[in-house]
Amino acid sequence: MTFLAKVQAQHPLIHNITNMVVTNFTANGLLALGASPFMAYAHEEVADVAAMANAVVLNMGTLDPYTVESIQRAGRSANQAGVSVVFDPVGAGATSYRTQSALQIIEHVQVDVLRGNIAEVAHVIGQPWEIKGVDAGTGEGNLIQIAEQAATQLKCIVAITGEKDVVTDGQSTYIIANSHKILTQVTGGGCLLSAVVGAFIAVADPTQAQERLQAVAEALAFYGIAAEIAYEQTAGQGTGSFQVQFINQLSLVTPEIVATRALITLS
Ligand code: ATP
Ligand code: TZP
Ligand code: MG
Ligand code: MG
Repeated sequence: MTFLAKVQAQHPLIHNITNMVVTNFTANGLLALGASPFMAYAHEEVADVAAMANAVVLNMGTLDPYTVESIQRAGRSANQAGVSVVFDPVGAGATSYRTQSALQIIEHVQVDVLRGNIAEVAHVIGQPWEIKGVDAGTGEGNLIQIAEQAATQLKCIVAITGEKDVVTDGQSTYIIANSHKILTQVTGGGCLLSAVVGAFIAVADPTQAQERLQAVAEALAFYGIAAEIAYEQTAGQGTGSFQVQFINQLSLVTPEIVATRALITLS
């Protein structure tokens, strides 16, 4: 059974601490693919919510000290309860506050999957890379090498997305070629992806490292396929129509379509 089929059958509960830009898009995207989103931030409840969830997705998009504390409480509780944690270090490197907050979070929380653009991941491991707000710029390093170094250093799965998507645990590395660049014109294209990764890792066997890596790779392929089909159906109509059709496709792409269209290769 594919991971998508398991998400559709099990409806995993995904605790999101995310940003105010993408909250509604993220909740609707998770619902579309069959997961059950729960946004909860209060210090009084985040530990309880994280412990009852099937995965926790932590996102630094609109950061403030209250949210950093919410993220750390939720992350620590998830670690204690054995619940998988996905971390999206939105804008790490854009300001020193964001970089310091990302470092503080990874120091206190064992992250299971780090998902970001190349600039964000580079800054989390102390390497330079141009970044403009939340968008990656250009840099000198090698995509696969940065991903593998981050995975080894942080002892987690790393997914770096962009023109090419890479998923690695530091030993096995997959390249995922499904996607469409119009996704970069929809705010939250990366943030929702991190939440979708949460839904897929939630249904993987926690004791099987290879299975967890494959779940993340399948999440990226599924997401890219939904974008490809949404673009095919709305070409020339603009990014608003694409966004609506993309949510539709997250609910319409089947495990059979994923099996036929997925472009996942070992690097
Ligand atoms: P950024 O803030 O730099 O846009 P992000 O966090 O939004 O980063 P992206 O790297 O944009 O995340 O990834 C979101 C989705 O967009 C992924 O599925 C990725 O494959 C896709 N994507 C990003 N850039 C491109 C591109 N140039 N061509 C095709 N697909 C892309
Ligand atoms: N500003 C702060 S968070 C955010 C913006 C525009 C959303 C970023 O979303 P994504 O998915 O990283 O493009
Ligand atoms: Mg983007
Ligand atoms: Mg992002």
